Amino acid sequence: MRTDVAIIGAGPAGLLLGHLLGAEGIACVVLERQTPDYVLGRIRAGVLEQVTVGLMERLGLDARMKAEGLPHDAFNLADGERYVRIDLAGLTGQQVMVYGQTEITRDLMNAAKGRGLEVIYGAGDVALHDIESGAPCVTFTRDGVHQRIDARFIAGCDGFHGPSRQAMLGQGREYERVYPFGWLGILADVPPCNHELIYANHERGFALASMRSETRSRYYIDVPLTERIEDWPDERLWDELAIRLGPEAAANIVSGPSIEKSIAPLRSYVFAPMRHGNLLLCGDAAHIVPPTGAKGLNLAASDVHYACEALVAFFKQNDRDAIDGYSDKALARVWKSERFSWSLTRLMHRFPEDGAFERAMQVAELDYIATSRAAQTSIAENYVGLPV
Ligand code: FAS
Ligand code: PHB
Repeated sequence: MRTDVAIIGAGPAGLLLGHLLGAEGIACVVLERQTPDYVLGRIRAGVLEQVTVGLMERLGLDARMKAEGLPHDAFNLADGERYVRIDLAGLTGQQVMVYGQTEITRDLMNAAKGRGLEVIYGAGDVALHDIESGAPCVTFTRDGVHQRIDARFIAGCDGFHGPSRQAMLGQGREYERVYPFGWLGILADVPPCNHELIYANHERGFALASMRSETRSRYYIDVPLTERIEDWPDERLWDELAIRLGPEAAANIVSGPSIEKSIAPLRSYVFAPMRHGNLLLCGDAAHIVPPTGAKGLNLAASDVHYACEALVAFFKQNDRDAIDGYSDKALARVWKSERFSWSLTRLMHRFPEDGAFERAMQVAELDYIATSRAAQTSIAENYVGLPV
């Protein structure tokens, strides 16, 4: 096969990029290792920035999101009994959209065939070749048949464990912080305890009350890295959530059987640069954030916005500078989101190595945020998403 851009990975980054390039008349093929159901079964992000909503609008794929998504004007930081409400709409004029990553991926998947976007699922042994040449290619096997795609560019949208970053490891630098805890998440068909998200810093640990709809809730607590799912039967998790979220929220928690429960490790990670030769990295292939700031999926979207801009400039105006400028442009936003996610994680979690001074700093910062419009505005403009 021959195409303009070979995209590896059919998660949100790969599918968004495929649709955007297709809409510009740039040929691409998406290669995905898993099945569609497997990709949809991974329960991940829940909060979309306006940048991500805007890309779906630009593609004309926002109808279900607008019908089923929940626009949110604010979220809350809970510190024991106290709630600090961050008024996103009042402070920035913007909202965030609560709409699960599964749903946005489903919308992108369902539109692929009708728009002529070729997505090859079940592509095994994907390997990248000649990324420094003007004629890179990707090989893979499907149904036992070894296949090859010749392309002008390869877009590595294959997540943190995919082959794309590995293909350029010697050409860049890694920046990493691994956190001493993970997030145990539960999805349940019960109404949310609150109409806005609550991030709680309790002496027993972190908790987050989120949702997917008016009838489906998503909750998290932080747990030591030694914990396993088997250590957390539903009942124990519901009890812990009630304690950490505080009595006001606890009074409204409706518990029920988990339909998904998983522990995600937390890390901050950046690989720079995000391009080498004719290979561009987008999304988790290039960077990871702790989910505290709800940035992971949204950074994938802004990377894709920049990558599409650069590829369109190349194919339509033969502008190679745009390709060369992709990494710096994407990283400028990546680093600001990394900082925000790291900062909010530091503020809202108890770290095992922290002592009385570190806890006093958290209390002082929450006091400052509670009483400063400037501090709340800073949090709000990062949470709704910095401009692209
Ligand atoms: P993805 O990982 O979503 O997609 C990469 C795709 O590439 C996958 O479909 C994979 O199967 C495919 N692939 C990998 N290797 C391949 C190969 N060799 N050949 C072909 N295909 C290959 N973000 C938030 O904002 N909030 C959250 O609460 C949140 N929770 C998360 C929980 C977990 C467990 C994880 C891992 C991430 C979470 N994230 C969260 C971040 C997450 O939403 C990512 O930012 C988002 O999925 C990024 O999308 P992609 O870059 O497309 O990567
Ligand atoms: C979610 O609903 O899954 C969610 C919301 C906000 C976050 C992280 C996860 O910061």
